[in-house]
Formats: sequence, C-alpha cells, structure tokens
Amino acid sequence: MFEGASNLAAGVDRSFILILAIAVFFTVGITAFMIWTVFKYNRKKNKPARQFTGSVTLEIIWTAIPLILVLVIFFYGWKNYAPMRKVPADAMQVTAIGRMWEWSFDYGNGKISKILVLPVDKAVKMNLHSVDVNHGFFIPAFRVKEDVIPSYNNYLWFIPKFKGEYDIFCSSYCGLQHSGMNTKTKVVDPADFTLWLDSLPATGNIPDAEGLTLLKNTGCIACHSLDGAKLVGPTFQAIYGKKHIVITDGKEIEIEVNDAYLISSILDPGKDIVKGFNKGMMQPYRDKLSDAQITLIIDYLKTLTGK
Ligand code: HEC
Ligand SMILES: [Cu+2]
Repeated sequence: MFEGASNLAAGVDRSFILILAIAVFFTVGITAFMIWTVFKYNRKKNKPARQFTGSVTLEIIWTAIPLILVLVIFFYGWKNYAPMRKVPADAMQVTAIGRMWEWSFDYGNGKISKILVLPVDKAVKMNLHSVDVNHGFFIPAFRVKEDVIPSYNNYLWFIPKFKGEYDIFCSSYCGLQHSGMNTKTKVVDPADFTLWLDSLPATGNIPDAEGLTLLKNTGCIACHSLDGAKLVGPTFQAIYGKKHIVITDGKEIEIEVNDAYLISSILDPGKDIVKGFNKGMMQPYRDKLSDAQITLIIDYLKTLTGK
C-alpha cells in the first residue's frame, strides 16, 4: 500500500494517515456523541440537571488520552523525519539554485541544467541555494520540501525509486511569478544519466545575456514578463517592432516600438502610457541606468521575438 516515488514517501504518508485517522475518529466520534446526548438528555423528557464540580477520574482521563495521542504522533513523526536529515555518505550531490522565478541545477564542473535529471535508485543530496529571496524546494511525489534561504545552507536528500517525470514547485511565495516557478525532475537509468551529464555543456553558468542580467538586477522583470504574461506592465515578448496604442498628452496615438521609443519609455515612462496600463507605476530610470546599459537592454529586447 505505501509505496512511494522516493524512499522517504512511505514514512511521510504513514505519519499523515495516522494523524488523519485520529482526526477523523475524534471529529466523527465527538459529533455523534453530541448529537446522541441532545436527544437522550432532552430537557423536556428529563428532570432538571444537577450541577456538580470536581472529578479526579475525569481529569486524569482527559489528560492521559490526549497526552498518549500526541506522544504517538510525535513518535511516528520523529521516526519518519529523523532519516530525512541523515544524508547517506555515498549520496550524489547536486545544488538547486532558486531565483526569481526559475530553478537551475548545478552538477559541479560548470554543468548547469534547468531540469533535474537523476539516476534511479541512487541517493542524491540537494544543496539548496537562493540568489535572491526565500523559495521552497518541493517535489510532491517524493514527499520532500525544504526552504531555500539566501546565505543559509539548507539541504534535503532522497532516493528516487522509479523512472519517470515528476513536478518540482516553489512552495514559498516569492513574488509576482511565484506560481510559474516550476520545473521537472526526470529519473532515468544510471547509464542514461551518465550520457546526459556528459553531453551537458560545461558553461560554468547558464549564460544570461548581459541585457537579461540587467533586466533581472534592476527589477524590471517584477513588472514585465518575458513570456507574454500580463503583469503590472506590458510583456517584453515580441516587443520590438510591435505597433500599439499609447496615450500621449491625453491623446491616443499608434506608435511602432523602435529604439527611440524604448529609450524614452525607460528614461521617461510618464510620457507615453501604453493603453490598458496605469501611469505612474514605473519610475524613470534616468539616473539609474547608463546609456551603455540601456543599449544592452534594448539589444536583448530585440531578441525576444516570442516564437
Ligand atoms: C513597478 C513596475 C515597473 C517596473 C519595475 C518597470 N516597469 Fe516598465 N512599465 C511599467 C508599466 C505599468 C508600463 C506601462 C505604462 C507606461 O507605458 O508607462 C511600463 C512600460 C514600459 C515600456 C513600454 C512598453 C511597451 O509595450 O510599449 C518599456 C520599454 C519599459 N516599461 C521598460 C522597463 C525597463 C527596461 C525597466 C527596468 C529598468 C522597467 N520597465 C521597470 C511598469 C514597470
Ligand atoms: Cu520561488
């Protein structure tokens, strides 16, 4: 019954079902008892109630039963949690890097991937690293989830038991596109894993174009998506050459997005307001970006053709 996709799944499921069973038993039991007493001890059919205080027997019963229950829950919880923090010495190491809003996986020697490929039946230790804010590394099928916190070396480990693809989520709200911070883990035969790792280019880092790094570091992507999603501001997808309506001095005009328009939109966002968006959300970047940086950003925006 309790076979999970990782070695740790069964323990988590057992503790969960134990707690759920206790909760259901008492919810149903107490509710049924209450309804029964309402009928059985109805005021109209019975003599007036007698008040009495103090009962050592009752006190002992309602202290002992919950105490035993919470100790049982603690025992099972601890028994199944403790192994999750004890990484086997032969575990393979992979670093999961969380950033707004994507995961990447560093296999060492400059090999970095956007999906997590793992050999089946081999213990893996995930070192959890964040470059910006708190994230949560969560693989539901494996029943593993840990916080990913800047400048704190958190980790988790597991053994994937079956080949297949499993979802990876971010479980900690980390900004506008938090819900899109998903990727996959692919569990494959050890031989296929070796082949895959050998063919992964050792780029040292997933190279972000300089313009993209600027967009990320300056915070533009908090308001502008690269993939077509409408956020606080219009998407950057296929922006270059696009014709659209802007409101300039209260009049609607159609413009074509070119270098001059982009420069003016970055330096003086209040001048032309894209129709359907609000004035005053975007601050002018006049003193914050150099001309050279703006050129890099525009060069990058030209590459977002959106095909
Ligand atoms: C706080 C949110 C916010 C941030 C941060 C922000 N923008 Fe904007 N941006 C907007 C909004 C809202 C609009 C639409 C209204 C307007 O045109 O002013 C806009 C419009 C634009 C446009 C015109 C888009 C089009 O489709 O015509 C460009 C280009 C742009 N921003 C570039 C940038 C760049 C580059 C950065 C970072 C240096 C940035 N924005 C940072 C909110 C933001
Ligand atoms: Cu996140």
